[in-house]
Amino acid sequence: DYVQLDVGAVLLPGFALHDAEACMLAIHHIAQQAPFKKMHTPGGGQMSVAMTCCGTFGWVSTSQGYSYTRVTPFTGQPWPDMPAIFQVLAHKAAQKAGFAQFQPNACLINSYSPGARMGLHQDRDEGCTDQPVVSLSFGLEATFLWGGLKRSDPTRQILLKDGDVLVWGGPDRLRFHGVKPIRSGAHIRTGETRLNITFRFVAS
Ligand code: MD3
Ligand code: FE
Repeated sequence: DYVQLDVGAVLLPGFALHDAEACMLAIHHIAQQAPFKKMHTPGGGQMSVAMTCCGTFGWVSTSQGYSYTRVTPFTGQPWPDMPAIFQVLAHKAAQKAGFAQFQPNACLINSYSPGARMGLHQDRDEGCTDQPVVSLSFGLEATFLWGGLKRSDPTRQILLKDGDVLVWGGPDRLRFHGVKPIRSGAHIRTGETRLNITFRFVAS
């Protein structure tokens, strides 16, 4: 199944469902080494989404700003390795969407409880926008907001379900996007949680 949302944006419904259990185990293992944290924003607030990372680079937000780092800000250790199951899934999804050479070196894992949200933003800390972003959603559903290249552009709403995969690249790579507050519920695998895993290539 394959839904072309725009020139460079593809939704693969349920593409990661077969690997859901393995991904949950992998996340558990990563979180033991680099626990989920609700990071602070440069504006002084706290994010409602808890995050951790794996791979060569992880994304961090502090009062100083956003950046990709090779070590976790909390332990000073390198981020946990990116598990093979993640590399294979990201590569297969990108390939299906027409991006043949995707070898992500950064993986951000977002954990949402009911009410958690992500405001409209662009992903532009990677230093390179010629590679796509691949995202996997697990657990509770989310209404994803998909905007334009200006913050004020109108947004489309896309329902993301357990196992859905999104691939965004080319002319859609810098679109504003966000996530509406997660509705409460319980999922058999994740409980009262939505997990989102995004893969990127960070230039170094
Ligand atoms: C469109 N995460 O981590 S994933 C993020 O559901 C982020 O947790 C959301 O936005 C989440 O930065 C959305 C889908 C996604 C990810 C990256 C994109 C869509 C994108 C980059 C450019 C355009
Ligand atoms: Fe984003």
